[in-house]
Amino acid sequence: MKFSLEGRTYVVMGVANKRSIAWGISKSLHDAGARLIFTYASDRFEKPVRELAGTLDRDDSLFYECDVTDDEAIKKTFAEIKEDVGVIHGLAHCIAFANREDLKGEFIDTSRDGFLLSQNISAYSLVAVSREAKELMTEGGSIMTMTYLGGERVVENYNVMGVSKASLDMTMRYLANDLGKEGIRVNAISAGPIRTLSAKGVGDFNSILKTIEERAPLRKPVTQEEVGDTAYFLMSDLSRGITGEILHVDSGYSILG
Ligand code: NDP
Ligand code: KAL
Repeated sequence: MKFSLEGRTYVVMGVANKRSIAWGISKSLHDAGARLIFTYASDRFEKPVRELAGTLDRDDSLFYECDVTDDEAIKKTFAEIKEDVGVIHGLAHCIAFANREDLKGEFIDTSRDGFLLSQNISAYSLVAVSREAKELMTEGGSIMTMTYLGGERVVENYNVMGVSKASLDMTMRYLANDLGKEGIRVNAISAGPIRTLSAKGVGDFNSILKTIEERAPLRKPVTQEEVGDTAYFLMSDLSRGITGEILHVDSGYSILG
């Protein structure tokens, strides 16, 4: 296959369980022949991630703990990856967090701590991991992150996370400008709503999905697999002319007024 990822290695950050968008991305990259490196926030998630990776039909994955709020942990993770594999060809950043109390009611009530925590995990982490990952991307490569429409427009209940996604979107563009000269592209996928662990218990997810079914041009919610295949496109040379871009994988919802 012309755009096979055989011989390439990708870091995937943010698999929590089989519903995770990061798992959809992992499956698409694996199917294209890539070797995967998984990172998770704490050792609590090591076992489930290893079990999921065990369902893949090749046994070449590697696993590292990496809490993205900790610069030393990030440095250590990428130093270990360097020792174990040498070169990587890309990274999928699928990480976000905000306190539950900041994801309902009015944005104006967001606390300073809640605001900074969300920015730290959901936006600054892309800067910190890209800085370390770049040292291993000596053959060039592709970094991608996950964003949401609530960073471009006001979406009810998304609140502090919308501000973090706006920050993430510009972070992605500034990184694309810095890293282009090293042959590294940086992009984002803006996914439509998908029922994942993060989405659990926040807002009225059923009515959000119903709106997509009624109004989105494609009249159906997107799947982890659809996001995964776009991530494969971004990681492959098919997308070699694209950097600093947000691709909306959202059944067309974002074109609506
Ligand atoms: P998941 O709950 O499956 O994934 C969220 C991940 O964030 C978890 O794996 C969690 O790791 C990780 N995480 C949180 N804090 C930290 C930390 N300090 N260090 C390292 N990892 C951390 O949800 P999704 O798959 O839905 O989310 C993935 C991305 O997609 C997020 O950026 C989200 O905003 C974005 N997105 C999601 C949409 C949706 O509808 N679901 C729509 C658009 C964008 P751990 O489990 O190890 O704690
Ligand atoms: C408008 C939408 C409805 C939902 C509103 C807010 C969603 C915010 C996403 C954010 C990442 C959720 C959390 O941080 C949840 C967290 O407070 C509690 N959950 C956890 O700690 C679990 C165990 C771990 C695994 O989760 C994380 N994140 O670490 C937005 C919808 C329509 C689209 C979504 C869900 C977008 C998105 O960004 O995820």
